Amino acid sequence: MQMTIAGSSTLDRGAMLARFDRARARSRMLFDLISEDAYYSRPIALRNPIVFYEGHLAAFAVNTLLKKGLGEPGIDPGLEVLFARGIDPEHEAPAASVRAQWPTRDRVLAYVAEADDRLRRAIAEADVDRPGHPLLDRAEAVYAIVEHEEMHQETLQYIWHRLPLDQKHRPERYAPVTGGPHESRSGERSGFIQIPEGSATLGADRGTIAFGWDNELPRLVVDVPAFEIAQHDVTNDDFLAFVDAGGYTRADLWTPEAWAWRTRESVAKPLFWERVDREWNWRAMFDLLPLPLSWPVYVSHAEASAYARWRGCRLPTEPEFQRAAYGEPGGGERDQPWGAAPADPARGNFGGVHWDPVPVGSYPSGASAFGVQDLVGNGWEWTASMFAPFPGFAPMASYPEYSADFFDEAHFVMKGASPATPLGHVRRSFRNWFRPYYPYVYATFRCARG
Ligand code: AVJ
Ligand code: FE
Repeated sequence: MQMTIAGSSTLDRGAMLARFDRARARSRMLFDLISEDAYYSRPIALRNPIVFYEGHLAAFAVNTLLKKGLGEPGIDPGLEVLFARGIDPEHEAPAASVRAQWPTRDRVLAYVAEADDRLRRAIAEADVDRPGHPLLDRAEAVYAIVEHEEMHQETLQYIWHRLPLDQKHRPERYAPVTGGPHESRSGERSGFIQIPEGSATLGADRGTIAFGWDNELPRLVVDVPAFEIAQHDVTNDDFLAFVDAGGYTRADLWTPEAWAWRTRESVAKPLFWERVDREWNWRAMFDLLPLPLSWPVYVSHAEASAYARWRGCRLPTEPEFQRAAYGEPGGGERDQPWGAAPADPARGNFGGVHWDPVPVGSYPSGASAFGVQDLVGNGWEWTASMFAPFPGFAPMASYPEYSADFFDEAHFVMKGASPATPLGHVRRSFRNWFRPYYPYVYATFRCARG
């Protein structure tokens, strides 16, 4: 791992401008995938309508880097308030829905074009890398705006996932990958791998990575008692047995709160599953497929926990995930499950290559030192750990609410990566989090015991 001195200049402007341009191009590509009549729709009732996100990407960058960081004037104060923030409300009411309150797409696009010009100029020429400055030390605000945009590309994808298929244009040459050796396991489930007691590193020290969100800092080393973890994620085939056994009708498998949610929302199957002519189908990004049995099941934390209780196992904790993914039998730790090589699409299903999951076990070269597969990629992995700060946490000046608003005992940590997770976010310290009743994200799980 490359060491740098905290506070020193690190920004390669050319590389950052290229990353910014790539991120902007991918966002435009994503907006080009959907038809015009979807633009003011709100496919997930808990989130804002689609129009919000196109404005939000630009307005967040203007607010954070240009206004707060560099002290420059903004572009449009009204839009910079409207598009400032809008994430993860607990109930539907806060997410504004009235068509009339949102600007026309032409107005949004004009704002975005002006923002792009000013942001590119700032990255290329402005004093954005100032040692000791609260927002600009190690160019923090520049990394924050680019990672924020990349992260929302995943938001957009799981929102697009809920749109009717006829409101999306399938990219040429894309076809889901199904089948594989796990397709016909006929009930034979993943084996467990023994992980001996050892230590695991959570988070990272600021000086050792180019950028980390505040919840990743600082480094925390914890002891992890011996445990066992499944080699593979729970598949649709595995989960089908739970559905067929009446898992959604047995209150004893759910916490009282989860049971109340299940009952209130009439949840009786994974969100991605649809019954068609008495057969299970999987709603893929551009297709309705016969349920791909070898794919990891995508479910909420509450459903994952009920399944685990039914199987007599449990979800791994965040430290257990970290040890299984990055630990070595000899006691060392790696930067990535497969070793020191940076993330590339040969190691796992991440980076936006596939629009859907692929069969579990498709990336043996991405296995961890202990032989656990797909820990990073093919779906975020729910953990049993509440999202909470590491000792020494400090809210980041460029976005103080980013994590701190969610240290509320109501969100669980997800680790790893999904098909939609950008390559640059595939790092050991990265942590994601959602409410246990949020079924929309590309999140799977595996069993642990001991
Ligand atoms: C870190 C993915 C939980 O989408 O709710 C985007 C990221 N925060 N803008 C979310 C985020 C502000 C956040 N997650
Ligand atoms: Fe955001």
